[in-house]
Amino acid sequence: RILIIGACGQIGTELTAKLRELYPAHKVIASDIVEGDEEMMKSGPFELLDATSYSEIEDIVIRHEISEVYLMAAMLSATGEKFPMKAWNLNMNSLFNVLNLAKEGKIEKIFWPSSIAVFGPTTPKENTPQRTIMEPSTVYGISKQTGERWCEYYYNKYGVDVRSVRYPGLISYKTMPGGGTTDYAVDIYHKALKHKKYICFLNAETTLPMMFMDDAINATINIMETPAKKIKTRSAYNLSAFSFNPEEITESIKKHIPDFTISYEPDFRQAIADSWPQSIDDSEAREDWGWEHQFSLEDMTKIMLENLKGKY
Ligand code: VAH
Repeated sequence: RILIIGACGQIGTELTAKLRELYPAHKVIASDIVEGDEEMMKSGPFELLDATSYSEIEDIVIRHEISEVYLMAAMLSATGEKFPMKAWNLNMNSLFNVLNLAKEGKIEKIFWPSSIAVFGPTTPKENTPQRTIMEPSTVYGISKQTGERWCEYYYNKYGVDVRSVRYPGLISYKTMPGGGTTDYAVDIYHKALKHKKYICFLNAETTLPMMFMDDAINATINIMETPAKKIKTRSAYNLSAFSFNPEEITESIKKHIPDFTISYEPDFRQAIADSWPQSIDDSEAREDWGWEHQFSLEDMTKIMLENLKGKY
């Protein structure tokens, strides 16, 4: 059976739905610190869970005979800068809890998300390699870089089968993001439909690696279903689809909403975005486990606007 921790988050919500499509829903247990929406609660088992509690996770793992855990609970980059110690505590203790359950032989396989936030201002910004200088300057990035080191350590020392990818910014119409720096790329679609204008908290030239959520969900399930011997990297794989800046996503939206306008009021999140790469080399994921993105920026904009227009 599968346990998703953080099932009500931006990725967790869609991951839970997809896993309940692919596997018998009663074998996919969702959990979070708060209850989910109606769809989440009625489509399969749910457990309230504090991801920082080893005993609470252990209890769920035993009661539901869990063999695989997707640990999707975390505090993201922007909120992490407001509450550094809370972010560190949640992001790290939840990971140690799951790694130690595997080390004790209570679960067999783990997915844990890393992020392009592991890269910092001194990392090469274009086509960032899988292995390179990593001096992250955000609490979130430091927690993800440290988490990668611990995943690789637990694999090498205890044989824990943990798999990870460095997600870029993720964009979905089904879930709202929470506390990220790339969240503008979701909000802009909502505001374009609602007001035909958007005030962006990053400047026009801020190019970041991004991906449509369906690609991220497919990559997550793909890497978990890949035979262990093909997984050559046990820290985390670079993953990307495309990159854009606010100006480019605006042009993409204007093909559908010609009179959409954007203005710029950069805030504290500009410094976070400036510390991250502009494009990522994900060739190792493509070579080792056949990663392929399906959606372009144009595809994404069409899908986002079609699925959101009924709301406004
Ligand atoms: C954030 N969406 O903005 C996350 C992600 C690369 C960005 O880690 O913090």
